Amino acid sequence: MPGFDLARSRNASGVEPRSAPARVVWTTCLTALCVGAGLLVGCPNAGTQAETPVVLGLIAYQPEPVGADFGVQMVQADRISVANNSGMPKVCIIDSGYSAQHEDLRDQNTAPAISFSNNSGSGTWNQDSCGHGSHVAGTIQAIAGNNKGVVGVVQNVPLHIVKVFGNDALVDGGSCTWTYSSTLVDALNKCQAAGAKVTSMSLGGGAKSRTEENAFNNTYNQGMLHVAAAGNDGNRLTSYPAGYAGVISVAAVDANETVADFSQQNKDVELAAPGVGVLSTVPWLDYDALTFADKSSVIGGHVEFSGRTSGITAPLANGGLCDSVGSWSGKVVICQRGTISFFDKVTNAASGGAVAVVIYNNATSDATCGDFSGTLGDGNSSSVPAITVSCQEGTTALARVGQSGTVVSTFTAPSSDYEAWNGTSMATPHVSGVAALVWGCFPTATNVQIRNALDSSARDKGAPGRDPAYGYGIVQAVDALQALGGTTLCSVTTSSIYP
Ligand SMILES: [Ca+2]
Ligand SMILES: [Ca+2]
Repeated sequence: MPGFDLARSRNASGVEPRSAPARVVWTTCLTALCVGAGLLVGCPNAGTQAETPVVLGLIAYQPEPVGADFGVQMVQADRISVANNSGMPKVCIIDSGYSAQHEDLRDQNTAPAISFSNNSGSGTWNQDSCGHGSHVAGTIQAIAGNNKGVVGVVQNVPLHIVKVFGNDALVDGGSCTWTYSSTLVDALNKCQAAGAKVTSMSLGGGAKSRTEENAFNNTYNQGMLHVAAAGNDGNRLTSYPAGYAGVISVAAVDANETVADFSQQNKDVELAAPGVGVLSTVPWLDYDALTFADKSSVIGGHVEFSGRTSGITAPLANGGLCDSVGSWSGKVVICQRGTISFFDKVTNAASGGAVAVVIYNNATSDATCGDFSGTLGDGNSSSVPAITVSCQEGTTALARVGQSGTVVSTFTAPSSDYEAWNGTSMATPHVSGVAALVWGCFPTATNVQIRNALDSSARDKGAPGRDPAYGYGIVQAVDALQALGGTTLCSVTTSSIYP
């Protein structure tokens, strides 16, 4: 089923300053993320896209109660207390699988049920080779009250997992391509057969299909509610399935409630939700650090597609911008971010004999100057390990030039960690989760009533009324519930139900 791809926006390497919430760094897209043809994720016009996932790894962040995962609050999901879960609809996640081993994702031994569809092409439902499906699942339903990680939009929702991306090999840079042996319509049929009432599809493609359109519209007419990503190409084109009448198309906004520049804008966009710097669950631990001779360390992120190491110790050298090849034989080279791509920096350092590279942030590239991560770009690689650190950590490292430093960059899987990702992929599960929450509070409502309530109560942004960037606006769980007339199954508070 070529033509579909995940709607996570990814990339790195540039210099353009952007405003962004803490820990999230925006960069100009100098390298495309284009896996195959006609895909939804990517940078068809290099320079117009943005994104850097921020690997939190062992960097300290506040675990529960909600904080870093601002999205749950933005959509008001933390203000609804559910007294009776009997009406919770089953949500079908069509993605790369679900890492049930994650400490903050419910496993099959904990009710309500998680059902699944395994497939000869994509493999086993609970083996998530790329983490995308697990990140989406965490946004929908990361466990509340376990004092670990994050909190999902809704709790106690039965799930059905249809794995269409990736395979069973959870490795560094694991597969994220469409591997399902059949069509999206087949995946949809699996959801319906499993009794799912809500579908969550953080995927899409540019091709419209009459067969798909009929399938989505027919199942919508039969009572299902479909939610899909608007797409990350930053243009005015419509993605599918988001563009079908029976599907809610979801745009991405940042923590300031401003539409992300990668979020596609068109007449089909119906709702907006948090899709920038969304912290959620990933089934691995990516650990990257530079340790100095005095045993102090700075912790950063891995430059995607660069090498890994359990530890390389060598003298530290200042490479400046690393925009030309220096004499760095046997050195750990410290490079400042900016001017040229990460790939060019790492290539220059390697050509100069570097054994490892540390790229530190740059205020010109990123006003936050914080931690960030980057990629060499799809198709590029380097055997030399490269990690990223903040501006301040770069200063710390430069003060130790000439002393020895040890670079560690390891990938451990399966494991449990949390990363902040961008994309309409990340916005979509906020809407599907809110839909499930509101529906679970008002189980007698029809799918059309739920959809109308979400639309009519959305917080209007941008141009007054429905507009191509935000649709009706940012989805609001409390306001939607009140639009339906309230319910005895759930209560609403003025402040977060999380302490
Ligand atoms: Ca949690
Ligand atoms: Ca508007």
